[in-house]
Amino acid sequence: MVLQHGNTRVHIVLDSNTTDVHSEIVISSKPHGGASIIDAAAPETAARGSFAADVIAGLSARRKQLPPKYFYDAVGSRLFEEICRTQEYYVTRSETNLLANVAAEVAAGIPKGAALVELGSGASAKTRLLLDAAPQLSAYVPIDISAAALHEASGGLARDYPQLNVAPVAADFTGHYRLPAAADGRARIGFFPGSTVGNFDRDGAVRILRSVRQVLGIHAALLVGVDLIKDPATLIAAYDDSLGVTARFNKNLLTRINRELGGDFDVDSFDHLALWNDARSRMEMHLVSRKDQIVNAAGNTFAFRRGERLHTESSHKFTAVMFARLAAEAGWSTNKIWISEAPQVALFRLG
Ligand code: AVJ
Repeated sequence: MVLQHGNTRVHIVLDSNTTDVHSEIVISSKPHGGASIIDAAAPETAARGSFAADVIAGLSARRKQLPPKYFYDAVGSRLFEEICRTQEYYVTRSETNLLANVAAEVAAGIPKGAALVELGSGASAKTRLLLDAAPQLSAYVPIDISAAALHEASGGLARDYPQLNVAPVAADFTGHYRLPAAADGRARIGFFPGSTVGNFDRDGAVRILRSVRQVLGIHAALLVGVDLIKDPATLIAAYDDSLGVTARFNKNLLTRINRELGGDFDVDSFDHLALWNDARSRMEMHLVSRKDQIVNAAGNTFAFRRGERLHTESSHKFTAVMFARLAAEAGWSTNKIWISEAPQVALFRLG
């Protein structure tokens, strides 16, 4: 399949068909030899002061909302890993199968001595597929907002890949961050899997892709996982699994506010809601107040009406063309798109 976009032609490969002819990633930096000293510096704690400010602003708004990045405290990061193992949440399974099928082809475009930089690395489970396929990688820079998840993942990787310089960065990648010295002078491959980019509205997504391009350098390549538009029943089930793991993940945000910001949310007086917003092409998660209630948090008082929603997350879904356009707006061109088996997700190689 060939996608015509502007005057560039992009080859789209379905499933595990890796025989398609395509343009290779061009990375101009000179590859460097394999320094393999583990950067033992503990990851800095991600900026926290904004949590209170974001909670006050979000709960004071006419339409109450909170940024989804606050889901990922240690408990939330664990719950997310549990979501990935549910029957209904296909995103991780489809993407992992796809990556396993195309890892060798992706690896063939990675120069010797390159650094792999991952945004929102969490448990770094999918990363191992790339690391196994591309032993020429010299450094791995996982960036995650959860210092706990990052620490655990980095320890395991450093143990299992002794040749690799693992240099974790605890940071909110929507803010300012710098790459560690381990990535200096190396070709850089960005890795942004899991459809995390879907958490942002269009402007936010463009901004992040542009900032990644700036951080990695314009000669870098970026692998991005994107979830594709599909039937609403499949989508809704993925965000409202029958074991209730996603509901717990959603409500954990209130538990976190209680613990960290002296809140008094009665978590059981909120219901988990997952809905498909067709007009905006996104799944939404909300917490719905079961009654009229007053809640204190971060030194402020907030009133919820019965049935009032607190919007906690949007997960945008794309067609291949929609995402290629978005990436182009951020300065990237699409080299190749691989599409998984159903339920379909896509892996974009941008350059
Ligand atoms: C990790 C942001 C990609 O939006 O699908 C899973 C988070 N939320 N179930 C997503 C999530 C509910 C997930 N991302």
